[in-house]
Amino acid sequence: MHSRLLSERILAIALTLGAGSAWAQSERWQPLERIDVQPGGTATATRFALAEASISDDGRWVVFSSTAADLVSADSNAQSDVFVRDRRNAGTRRLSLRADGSQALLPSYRAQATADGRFVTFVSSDGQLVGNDQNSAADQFLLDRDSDGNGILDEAGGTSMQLVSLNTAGATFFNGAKSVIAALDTNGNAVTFVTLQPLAGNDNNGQPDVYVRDRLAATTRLLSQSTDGTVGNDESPDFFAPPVDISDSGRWVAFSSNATNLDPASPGAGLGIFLRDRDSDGNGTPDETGGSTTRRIRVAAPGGMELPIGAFAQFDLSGDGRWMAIAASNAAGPNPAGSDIYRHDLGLDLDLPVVFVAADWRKGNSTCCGNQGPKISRQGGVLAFTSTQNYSFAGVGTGRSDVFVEAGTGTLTRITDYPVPASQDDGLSYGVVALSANGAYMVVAVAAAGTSASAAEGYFVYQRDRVFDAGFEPAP
Ligand SMILES: [Ca+2]
Ligand SMILES: [Ca+2]
Ligand SMILES: [Ca+2]
Ligand SMILES: [Ca+2]
Repeated sequence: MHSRLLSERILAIALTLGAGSAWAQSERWQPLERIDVQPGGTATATRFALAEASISDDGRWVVFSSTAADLVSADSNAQSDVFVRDRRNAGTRRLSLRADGSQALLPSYRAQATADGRFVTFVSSDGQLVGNDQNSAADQFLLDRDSDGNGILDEAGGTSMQLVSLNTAGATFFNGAKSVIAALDTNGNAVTFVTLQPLAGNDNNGQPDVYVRDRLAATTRLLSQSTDGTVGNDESPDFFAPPVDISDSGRWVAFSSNATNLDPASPGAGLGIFLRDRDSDGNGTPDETGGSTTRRIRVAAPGGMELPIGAFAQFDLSGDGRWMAIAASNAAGPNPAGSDIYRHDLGLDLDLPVVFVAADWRKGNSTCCGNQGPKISRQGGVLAFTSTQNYSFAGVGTGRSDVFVEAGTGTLTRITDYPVPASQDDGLSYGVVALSANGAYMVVAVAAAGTSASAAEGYFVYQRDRVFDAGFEPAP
């Protein structure tokens, strides 16, 4: 089927991309502010340990982790904690606290939040964040910042913490949760985690696997298994790849894996990206036997030639589960020695692998440099990534990374002229770590090449001046 239909759709999209290019020229990104700052605005001198953060759709809440001891008062644990920056009221609050308000004594990190900022999940080794942590291991936690549901976050007595790396019996287990970035749906109900512990009857691989905890259903289900229920024959996720992402509804989960048996129709070898449809029969009940599928995401060069992902793979899933931003390396790709960025339309990938690579993304030095850390906005319109490659932007030097954005027009915008506008030889590297739903807000981590901290190291929020999505409110 469908080759003609497919060609028409490709053409339609190509025309759409071309038509938008004039708009891209007028797009501007403005740096708004440093995020890892004290309530009064003084930036910490402590460099971030993990370039990970979340930003709410309204741009107000930024959740991140930091080892800085000077972001809030009385942080004396000498450990990483999870913080939230309130950009509207210039507040900074620590979230990784025990029920009595005292600080955790062991580290908390890998924080991610829902689009409204209400739910925050993170990993912590602290054993006293909740009352039912029995395992002396790190676990996955979920903080509800508005457990009384009145719309006001972080009120005294109006928050609740729970441990979500539980087995289906509702108990903790020996190995706890592995330290990876978890994903949660927009309601904070479905939370993924990774563990070495076999929590499902068919998990006999002795490897880490991806599980999902459904809080309402009080179930824990194995995701890194094939459609017919065979557990992966190697680790999921890959140790170095971004581990897991989940769609807004919780239905689709993407994860990396080194297993070769997760999709018999597309066996492949080595690292792969897989998409688990938790409700493939569409009856609204996830994780039913016979009602869930797993497929390998195939990357294709323009013209349709299917390519393996390669040794390097990173990805990000849009909120509706349709779009995926992918960084993949393969010798037959547009950038033979490096990694390429793909905007992959999963909705079209029904019969043939289809990938769109903007032409500009193949310019520059094809024998060096890499593209990595792709993020796609939850609405799918804005794609951002980090690159050391020269995309024909004047002054882009070598060895330093910049953040590039593509907003559905096929044209790249380089945004990291800031906060050091002088030149590319500013000694700084940049990584995009979060995008809001319509891509209006972006969190970027900035690190100096050396090991010493400087005032320019940390998390920054950038804001797009012009956005094409309706309903954008520029003020946080
Ligand atoms: Ca601390
Ligand atoms: Ca624990
Ligand atoms: Ca409240
Ligand atoms: Ca396992």
